[in-house]
Amino acid sequence: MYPQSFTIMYMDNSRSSFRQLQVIDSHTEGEPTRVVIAGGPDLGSGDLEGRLERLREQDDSLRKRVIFEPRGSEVIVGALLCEPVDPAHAAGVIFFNDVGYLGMCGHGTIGLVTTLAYLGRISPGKHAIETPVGIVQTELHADGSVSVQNIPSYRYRDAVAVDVPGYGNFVGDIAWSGNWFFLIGEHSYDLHVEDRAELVRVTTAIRSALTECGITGADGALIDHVELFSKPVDPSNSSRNFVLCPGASFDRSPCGTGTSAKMACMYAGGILEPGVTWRQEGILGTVFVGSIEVEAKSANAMSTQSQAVIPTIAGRAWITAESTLLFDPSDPFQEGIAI
Ligand code: PYC
Repeated sequence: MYPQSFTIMYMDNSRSSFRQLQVIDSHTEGEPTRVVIAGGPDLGSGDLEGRLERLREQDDSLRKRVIFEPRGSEVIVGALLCEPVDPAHAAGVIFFNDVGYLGMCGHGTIGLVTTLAYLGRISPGKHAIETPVGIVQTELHADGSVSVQNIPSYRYRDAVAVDVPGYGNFVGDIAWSGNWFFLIGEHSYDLHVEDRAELVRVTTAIRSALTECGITGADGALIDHVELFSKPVDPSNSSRNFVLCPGASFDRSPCGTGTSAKMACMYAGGILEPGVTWRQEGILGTVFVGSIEVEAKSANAMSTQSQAVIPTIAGRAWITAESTLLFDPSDPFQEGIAI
């Protein structure tokens, strides 16, 4: 044992120079979210899209410190809590993971709302959240569940074929729901969590093939989420999915933006009516309950985006930790370890 005086001296000398980040961890139907509630950089004012760009350009180290080992993991989605532009809104947020930034994140928004409730900053009711891709309307219900009304989502292209070296041909739809998705209904894979390594391999190969073939979202946007569907294990659900997130991790939840993208494609295909409940089962068997609304369109609006829907997904998050992350300036791995 070190003499007590030595311990106290060590602590006094170094503690004040440590950078600190206060975080609240939660999981939403199995998928983790880490909300940074204090210690983040000052990104100035202006909308969340601009603040995301400043974070990316000027302080990408925040993302690494929060997500990389030894404090985090590739499975975690980070959420930087920001002042909203409109003081009537509950919060602004910027989502990120081990490889970059997300436009929107459904499970992360449920985690954020649950975190704000845990902190006593909001009560059951409606709360608007500003994201880099638009404002999402949320509702914290009395039972602790959260509904998220996502941004307008739409099918961009349908029945797009891609040849995937080593795996063969896949046909899928491309959709926008705050992130870009390639959605595949027809394939030969069982969507069981035990098969996750193979599911990550094939979906990663599909994503690479899309990029190599120049198959993108609108304006050349990278498609960074790949989603496979099958029959649900629980017959009371509508469908089961497996979602590859940007990077090499898969969504443990049914994926809020992935469920939004699926409902947008079904609406565009004439197989989901507004107001009808869609129960999306994820790889762990947990469920997001979804439905869509459709904004009134002008009679001659025939563009792809005229098929946009407003999806709502609902689920539940649970708080798992309230911590202070510490960064010793002498630590060579202050920004974490990316391997
Ligand atoms: O729930 O939208 C979502 C999401 C995106 C990536 C991980 N989760």
